[in-house]
Amino acid sequence: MTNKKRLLTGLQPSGSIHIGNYFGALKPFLDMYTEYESHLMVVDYHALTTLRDRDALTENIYSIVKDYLAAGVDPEKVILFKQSDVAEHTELAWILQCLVTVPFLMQAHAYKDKVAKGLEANAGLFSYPMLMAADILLYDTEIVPVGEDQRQHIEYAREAANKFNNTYGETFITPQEHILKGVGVVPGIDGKKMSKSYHNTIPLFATRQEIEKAVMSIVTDSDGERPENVYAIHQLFASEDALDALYKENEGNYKALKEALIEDIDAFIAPMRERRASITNEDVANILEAGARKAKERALRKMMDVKERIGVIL
Ligand code: AQP
Repeated sequence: MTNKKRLLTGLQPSGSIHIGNYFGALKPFLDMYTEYESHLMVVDYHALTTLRDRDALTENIYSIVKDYLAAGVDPEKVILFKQSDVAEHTELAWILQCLVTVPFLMQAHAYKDKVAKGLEANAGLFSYPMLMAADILLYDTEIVPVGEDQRQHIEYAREAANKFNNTYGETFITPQEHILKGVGVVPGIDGKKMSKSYHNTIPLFATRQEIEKAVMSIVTDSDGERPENVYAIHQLFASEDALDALYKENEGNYKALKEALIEDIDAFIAPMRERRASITNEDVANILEAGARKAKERALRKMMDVKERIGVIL
């Protein structure tokens, strides 16, 4: 045990991770994780709220760990594990669900959005915020790097911690979100929030061809001085000064600007893509096994305290 603060984040293995996931959550994590006691999860049980394809889920789990490693995560400096390997997450989620009300959970934006779009909202999606709260609280997490869309879920985790603490005595630390200005909401190729379920993404490990296809279909407005949707993505990959000159030089020439964006994205992704190709499924399995052992030990210790407090230890 060290006195370092604890940091935790996780992504769902629900499809290919995109540059919104990278700049909104993974990069902020990478920028700070070595200064903390860090946990990085593959939140596979969360993915079950939208994915019911066995092979796809297994494949996505391998894939996301490769993404983490290729993006620069050093497995020696973080506990990298998958949620389903530590059953205490779902166990604590149940206890937290019994402390919050249905109207409280009904206020969750993610849930309301899905309902508003007419999508089937399963009970898992409804109670998702309490599983996420459990993910965070089990490890005494203080800081959670996430994108803007997750701000409310961190508030929910704080609320769950407070409810538990007020009922059973001081047990959980109340976590804080870490949301970087300017990348909290990375727009997709249609200008809306980049999201797997909106099919408007640029995958982080896209091939050159996929990048070309995605960038060429970025929706451009014809009246503004510069194509804002192109610029909003471009500023993730180049400095403001470089872009000022480029966009001035090519004013009105959207094709040239998109081609420049393709070059910049490709140059950024290429080294990661190369690194990713050398990581095997066996590497992934070994890392997850070691991570699960460490995470389990911590989670068990915390759950003993929780169970003691709620009165189920005889
Ligand atoms: N467009 C985005 N800009 C900034 N951050 C984003 N995140 C997601 N989209 C953006 C952040 O990425 C992390 C991953 O969360 P997740 O794996 O739970 O995926 P998600 O938020 O559900 O991502 P999607 O693509 O938006 O998936 P769907 O369409 O299934 O909902 C989180 O920290 C999130 O904030």
